[in-house]
Order: sequence, then structure tokens, then C-alpha cells
Amino acid sequence: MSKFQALDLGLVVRGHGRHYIVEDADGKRFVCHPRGKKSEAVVGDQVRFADSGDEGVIEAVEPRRNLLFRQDEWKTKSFAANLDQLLVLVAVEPVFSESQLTRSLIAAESAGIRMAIALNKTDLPGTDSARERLAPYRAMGLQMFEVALKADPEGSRATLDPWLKDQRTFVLGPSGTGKSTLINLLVEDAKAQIGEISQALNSGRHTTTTTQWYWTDETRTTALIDSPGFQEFGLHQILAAELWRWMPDLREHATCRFANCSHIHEPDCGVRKAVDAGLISAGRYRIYGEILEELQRKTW
Ligand SMILES: Nc1nc2c(ncn2[C@@H]2O[C@H](COP(=O)(O)OP(=O)(O)OP(=O)(O)O)[C@@H](O)[C@H]2O)c(=O)[nH]1
Ligand SMILES: [Mg+2]
Ligand SMILES: [Zn+2]
Repeated sequence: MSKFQALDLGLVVRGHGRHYIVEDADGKRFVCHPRGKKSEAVVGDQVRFADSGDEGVIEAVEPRRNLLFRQDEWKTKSFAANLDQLLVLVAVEPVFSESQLTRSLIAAESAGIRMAIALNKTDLPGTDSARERLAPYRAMGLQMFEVALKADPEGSRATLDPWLKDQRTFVLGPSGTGKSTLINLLVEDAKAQIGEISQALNSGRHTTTTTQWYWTDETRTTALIDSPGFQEFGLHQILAAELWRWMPDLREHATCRFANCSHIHEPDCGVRKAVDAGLISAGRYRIYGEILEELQRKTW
């Protein structure tokens, strides 16, 4: 028996620098800090901790079922661990970057996490063009929702509730799409901060600054994890040669002459044929090329 097994088992519900909030099996929350210099725990982690009066100590992080993260040249940024699913929230405004959307889906796919896209603010003009930009994602079989979290809270709740029920869902998306609005709608006492979108820049303010776990119900079976918006989304954890495998529309057509086809310049490439035939969207294929180039530039 490891010496840690005598310790309390807890769930990390929030992390901020070297301070964590850990929740025990009864729902009681403790401020903890990690033993040693490095803080390895992330939101969603199961940890062994000792509650020693004022501040607890995290002694060990239990093995993870999965980890959602991004990685650029210099650092790895973990979103959360042990997730059931990812909800990528985009909005009619601010206009979403298809590259960022694709990158978050690749991160989830490669981490083995189920995902869906929700388009928010469908009360605004511009909904049709946003819907059109999402057509390739619908076509590749992704679960899709349309909501207006502020304009039609009850309808939005009815749309999302069945998918969210009894699951641990990470809510990811650019700043200003309505992630905190969603949390506030579904979690009664969330008081998540909601920011007024900065109209002038057509980009949201970064209102949420830390990742935080919320239970929607007292029985603590359904969880939503709010996260700050992000700008960069590196995928350096992905092998260049395997990138296409994490893009379902490319994967479907990757019957090529060469087994190690990069789908860029080789003859008899099923992916390129599918792009020419309009079966893979030109936008998605262009983003594939851009990410591939980034990954091939990697020096390690
Ligand atoms: N028109 C419209 N605006 C909405 C809707 N839902 C949310 N908003 C607004 O969008 C703005 C941003 O909402 P937030 O929930 O703070 O966005 P966020 O994704 O949490 O943003 P960050 O924390 O910065 O990442 C707020 O002003 C909301 O009132 C909607 O259905 N329609
Ligand atoms: Mg927020
Ligand atoms: Zn190919």
C-alpha cells in the first residue's frame, strides 16, 4: 500500500498559480498547495491531499483518464483532466477563427475526448453566415447545437441539457462567446463573471481568468468547467505524420497511393481528390496545411 492511500482523495476544482481548491467526497472544499516546487495538478485531477489545518497539501496526483492541453514551442498549457466531453462554444459575434476551432477539435480528438460545437448568439444577424461556416463540421458528423444563451435562456437550456446531463464537460472557446453566460444559466450560484463584449475591437474581453469546475446540481453528477478565452492554440503534441488522423473529414478520404502520404503533393492522394471534388472543405484543407507546416518546422 502506498503511503498516499491513507490520505484524502479529492477533486481539483480550481487552480491558480500554486494555490488549488480541492473538493473532498462530501463536497467540502479546501485550499491546498502542492508539495514541492512544481504544481502538476490541473482542474479535474483526482489528488491525494492532507488537510492540515489552515492549508492542505497535495501529495500526489492520481493517474489521469485523459488530459486536454495545447502546446506551443515553449510551453504546455493544460486545460483540464479526466473529462467526458468538450463543448466548443463559438458565437455569431465575435466572428470565430476557423483555425482555432479546428485546433481545439484536433486537441480533443487526439486526447480521446468526445466533442460538440455550440453556436451561440443566434439572435444576432449574421447567424446564417456563421451557420454556413460551420457546415463542414456538421457534415463530418459532429454534434451541433444552436443557442442564444442570453436572448433565449430557456430554449438554450432545453437544447443543451440532454447532452450535458451526467457528464463532465469542458467549455472551451474564444473570449466573448458566452462561456460564462452558459455557466451562469445552468449553475444557479455560479456568479461567473460576465463581461460586456468590446464592440469596438469585435473581440471579447478576457473576463474569466482561471479554469473552474462547477457542479450544476446538488447530487454532483453533472459538471461544467469554465475556462478563459485563448488566443494561440499550438498543437506541438501532435506528430506531423499523424495530423490527418485527428481530422475526421481528412481521415475518411485518406486512401492514398503512399501509406505515408502527407496529402500535400503526392500523386494519387485521396484527400486531395476529395478536396477537388468538394467533399473536404477548402478551408479545412488549408488549415491542415498550415498546422502541418508548423509541426514540420519543429526542431525536436
Ligand atoms: N446577443 C447575445 N449576446 C450574448 C448571448 N449570450 C451571451 N451574450 C453576451 O456575450 C458577452 C460575453 O459573454 P461571456 O459569457 O462573458 O463570454 P465568455 O466566453 O465567458 O468570455 P471570456 O470569459 O472572456 O472568455 C456578454 O456581454 C454576454 O451578455 C446571446 O445569446 N446573444
Ligand atoms: Mg468567461
Ligand atoms: Zn494523401
